[in-house]
Amino acid sequence: MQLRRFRGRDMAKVMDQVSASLGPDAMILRTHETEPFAGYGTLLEVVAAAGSDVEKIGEALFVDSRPPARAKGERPKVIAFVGPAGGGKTTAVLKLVADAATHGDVRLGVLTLDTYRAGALEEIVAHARIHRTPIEVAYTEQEVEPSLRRLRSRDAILVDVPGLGRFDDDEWIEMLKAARPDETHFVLPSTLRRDVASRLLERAERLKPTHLLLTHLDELAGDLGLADLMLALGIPSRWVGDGAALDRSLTPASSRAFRSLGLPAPVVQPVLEVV
Ligand SMILES: Nc1nc2c(ncn2[C@@H]2O[C@H](COP(=O)(O)OP(=O)(O)OP(=O)(O)O)[C@@H](O)[C@H]2O)c(=O)[nH]1
Ligand SMILES: [Mg+2]
Repeated sequence: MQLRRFRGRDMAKVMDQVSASLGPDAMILRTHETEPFAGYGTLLEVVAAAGSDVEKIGEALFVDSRPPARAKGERPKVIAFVGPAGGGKTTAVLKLVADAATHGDVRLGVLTLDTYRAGALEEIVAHARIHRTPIEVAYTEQEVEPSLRRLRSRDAILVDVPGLGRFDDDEWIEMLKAARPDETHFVLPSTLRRDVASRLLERAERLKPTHLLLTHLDELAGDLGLADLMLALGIPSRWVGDGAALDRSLTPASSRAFRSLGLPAPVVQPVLEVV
């Protein structure tokens, strides 16, 4: 399941190439002119997928943007944010805390394990307090369970951790495991080269990332390639980050990914309740 790009100067020839590679039922998702590059001028580019893949691509890109909330009687959902240092983990947590529009009536709590980086703790604690969101800090593995218990009235708990490779990863990873995350979002700047992004994700295998959270979208020249990157990295995306300002919300990843393909985002159908 993948998106394919075809380039050339003559649209008829590009389309012949699309059909030859993907078959007669290929679906054209986007056509546009590339930026001029050394010696080639602009080229026509077609993004297409095999007809048999279109449904799977749609399913892979469509992820509900609301955070998961616990069902009655269960413990709160634990959502961890992991990734390389400076990728935007804390910003993502703070944006979620600040923006009721993203989390709606899901009541959030925060647990931070980042007691390593100077200033990190003060920032997140102050921000959570401003937004009246309960926050717990755990310094040891033994403190994790009691911290979660103190947050048990919340629907979802966001867990912030140190950047990978910066301090003693083994120590905080054991703490994170003790929190038994339901979702682990791998936070990564979208401005990274694709091979670098893949390698970082592979190296984080032991954290078992369930979701990708691409940040720094505001620094991209455009969203072209966003859906490709999400599909190439192979885990679903619930949110993307497109700015440093904390008063902006995280953006639903699906609508951004579909828009990058020139397609309207699918609308979630409300469940019909007959009473
Ligand atoms: N332009 C832009 N800047 C961002 C975005 N997300 C985060 N930043 C900035 O990137 C820097 C690092 O963000 P943090 O949220 O502290 O990153 P982190 O992953 O928590 O970093 P560590 O805790 O040190 O591992 C900060 O200056 C943020 O303001 C984004 O989407 N766009
Ligand atoms: Mg941080």
